[in-house]
Amino acid sequence: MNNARHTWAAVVIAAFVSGAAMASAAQPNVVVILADDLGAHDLGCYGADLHETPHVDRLAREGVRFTQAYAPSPVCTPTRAALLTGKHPARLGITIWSEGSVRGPTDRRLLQAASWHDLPLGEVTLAERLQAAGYLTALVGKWHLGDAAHAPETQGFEVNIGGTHWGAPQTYFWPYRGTRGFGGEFRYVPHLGMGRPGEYLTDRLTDEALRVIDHAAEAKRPFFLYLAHHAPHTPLEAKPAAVARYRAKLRPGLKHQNPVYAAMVGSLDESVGRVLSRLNRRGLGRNTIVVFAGDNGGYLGTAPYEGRAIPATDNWPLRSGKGTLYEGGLRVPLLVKWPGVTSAGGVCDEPVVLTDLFRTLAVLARQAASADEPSDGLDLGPLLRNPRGRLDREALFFHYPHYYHAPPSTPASAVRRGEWKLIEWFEDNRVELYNLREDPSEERDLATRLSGKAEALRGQLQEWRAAVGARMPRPNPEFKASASP
Ligand SMILES: [Ca+2]
Repeated sequence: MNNARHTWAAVVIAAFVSGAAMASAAQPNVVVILADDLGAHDLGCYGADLHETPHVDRLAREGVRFTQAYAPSPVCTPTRAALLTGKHPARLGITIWSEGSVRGPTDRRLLQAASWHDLPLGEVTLAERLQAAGYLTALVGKWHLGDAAHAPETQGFEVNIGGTHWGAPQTYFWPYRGTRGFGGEFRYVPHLGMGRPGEYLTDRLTDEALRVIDHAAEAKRPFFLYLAHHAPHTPLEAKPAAVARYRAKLRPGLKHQNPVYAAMVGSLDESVGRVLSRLNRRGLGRNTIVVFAGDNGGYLGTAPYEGRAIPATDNWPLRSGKGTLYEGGLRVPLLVKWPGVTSAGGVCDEPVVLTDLFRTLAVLARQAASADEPSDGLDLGPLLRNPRGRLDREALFFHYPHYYHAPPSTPASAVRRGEWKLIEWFEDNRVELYNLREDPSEERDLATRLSGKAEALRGQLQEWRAAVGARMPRPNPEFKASASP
């Protein structure tokens, strides 16, 4: 009798568990938290010293941390377009941030390649796929993929809070508008309604994200929340108490030296903590995939602080930063927690790119792209299950046919294949070759010594450019060599 009852109970429990597993496996919620210009080593779990990020570090401990994640592009808009469509920026024809596509410099050796200002409406985004599957889809924060006719609402987002064609707010403090920087243009953050003096944008966007979660929970709808924070992009502005706390922590020898930037990263971390806590409080923690990533390498431009010009961050041991094809411009933090799939404390050293997230999340949400649909990304599912696994990918390609200001950089493409990385510079057709395993800081150019290897990689890079229809810069007929900066 005892035995029979035990068996019956086991069957009921098994049926219940299996039913729950099927329901949750069918439509997991998806939260993608994207930071803007966050450097590869700006988080505690990636070796930051001044910045404190306990909540993001906990996410890393609970999921998989990728140590060699790449942005599809060293700047904002192309990365966001690739993340949402699974297509390479060069294939999309979006290779520079929206504002930068309008007009490049006219006094340089090359005229920059043409690039779309807007993500074409014909492109299918992850939001459109998930919306078609019944998800509540919400963008909270930065869009930067086009004008009003190309707003988030045209690309599958049911809710848009804050998304515009602008790449950064004029200020992080309420009412989040003005003409202070960015060419004197009047910018604002739409759909926020009332605020209060001293209110901080990263906190406010988090409030809005929590409302999305609450709404979806009450409506019992699966949801896709794309929380695209502006932080820690310029303007460098943070809450005074947090700045004071990091200022007191400053000492010589720390890798990071900017207390304002540190405080911005701290607010970003609090946001992650609040989102994770709300998911758990709503009972959604076990059925929600959480992704945290940066959109391009850390920004090395300087901002005045107490009379000194100090850089926002430092990507060391990676070379250079945002706007360049060195590792510091391309490498980003990437954390994924997928309950039931990722194991706690997973660390994955396989090179991956944020373009992979489209296919990964579409597959997870049972919205896989059809086999014949072009996609430049892979499904990271196998790596999430086994972080020591390998992907079946020959190489990663990068194309930035534009100039950048801080640090100064010129139009280029790059390929990473295994431990090798080649950069091809378009002004003079020069190449640089690095062995990233032996020389992760890209200090020893081997292009002359290993010219055969370099030419083979250049050939592969050129073939790839032709295959995706990458647009190239043109010689500038007005260029005067003596006027060159
Ligand atoms: Ca960015």
